Formats: sequence, structure tokens, C-alpha cells
Amino acid sequence: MQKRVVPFVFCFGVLAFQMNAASIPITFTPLSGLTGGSPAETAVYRADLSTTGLASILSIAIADNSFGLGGASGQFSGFDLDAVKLSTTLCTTASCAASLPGMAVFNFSAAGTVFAPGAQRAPADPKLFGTDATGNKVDNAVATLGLFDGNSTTAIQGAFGFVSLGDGGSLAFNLTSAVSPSSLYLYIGEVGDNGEVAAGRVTVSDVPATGAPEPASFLLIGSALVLARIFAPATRQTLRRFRQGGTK
Ligand SMILES: [Ca+2]
Ligand SMILES: [Ca+2]
Repeated sequence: MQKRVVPFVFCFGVLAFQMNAASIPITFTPLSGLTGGSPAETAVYRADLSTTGLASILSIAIADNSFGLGGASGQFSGFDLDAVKLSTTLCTTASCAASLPGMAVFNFSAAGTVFAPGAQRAPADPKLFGTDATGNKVDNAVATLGLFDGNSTTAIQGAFGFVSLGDGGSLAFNLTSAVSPSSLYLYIGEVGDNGEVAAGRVTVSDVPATGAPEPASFLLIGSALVLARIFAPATRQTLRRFRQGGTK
């Protein structure tokens, strides 16, 4: 009598196919020091993408998950993204990351980004800071997402060099060409150093982004909770500073 192995082979094949397109949550290490414009209060975080297990990376997605954890209200609600860079250079300081040229694989125009604005904390403004007239696209003339140059202030005039995602907002980048994650580092800058990266979720994928990122995996929720605990004291300190008229 013949053994029926075909269904098992078929099942394995389906699993292998589903694992082809993957969205991998990544964790970050905070770099020492701050960088940015004036005031310069951009905290920079580094992720080692060689651990993702992907053969190539075509998109990166950043989602705010702070929901009032820290920072300002209105147009400055949520994660304030100063810049995002990819590089094979290992930096341990914020100023080092700021000086990196970065790989030329980002298109920060509307054609290369997928933005889903989050909610504003009251009192609401017409649109989030660093977005275009519709409020539904990033205005890179203001956000300058290739440069760690954010002015850490909520003053108009004065605020410049970042985009605020809003509470629960997300921003995905479709790279202009696939990159190998081998020996590759992702650097992300958060204006105001409020711990909003710790409370957010960042994923990389081997397929282009078409909409809002997938829901966070349990792995990332766990790592975000650990990071939130680590950063909670700093966040409280920054909140106090903000209440005293400081940063986002
Ligand atoms: Ca903010
Ligand atoms: Ca910037």
C-alpha cells in the first residue's frame, strides 16, 4: 500500500509561500546624545536589520502607538519623525547618525510614501505638522526626512524639519530599489526625545507598502513594553519639561 505523502508536501509548500512576503517587527537601541536643528533635541535610534531574516527589504513602516504617552497636542500629536536613514556604517552617537550620507533609496515625495494621519489631541489644528495642504501626505519641504535637522519647538514660526504622525498614525516608505539587510542599519530620529519610538512599532518588509501597516505582533508588543519601561522615567522628565513650556 502506498504511503500518502503528497498532502504533507503540499501543506509545506503553502507555508513556504506565505513566509515569502513578510513584515518583520524590529527593535531599536537608543544612541547617545541628541542632534537636530535649533533647539536640537532629536533622539536617534538604531536597528540592526541583519537580524530580520529577510533576503531583501523593499519597505519600512513606522506607526505611532503613543496615545498620549508623551509630547504635545494639536498638530504636534504623536510621534514626531525627524529623519530616517539606512547605512552600513555603525554609529553609536546621534551626531554620527546625523552626519551619515545614508543610502539613496528613499523617495520622500507622495509617490514614495504611504501616510495615514493619526488623531490630534485637543485642541485640534486643521492638519498635522509637516503635512501638505490636504493633511494626508507628508510635505518633505517641511519634514526633510533625509536630514536630522528638526527644530524641537511647537512655536510657529520656528518648528521645522519633522512630521508629526498623530496618535495612531503611520508612515511607510517604499524604497526605490530593494536593499540587502546584511550589515545594514536603520536610523530613526524622534524630535523632542519623548520616548515615542519606544511606544511605537516599526516594521520592515520584502514587499511594497500599500496601506496602513499590519497589526503589531506579540513579539513587538513585548519589546515595546520593555522599552517603554526603560524609557518611562525619561518620558516623565520630558513631560514635566513640556508642561513647563518646552518641547514636543
Ligand atoms: Ca509629538
Ligand atoms: Ca528632518
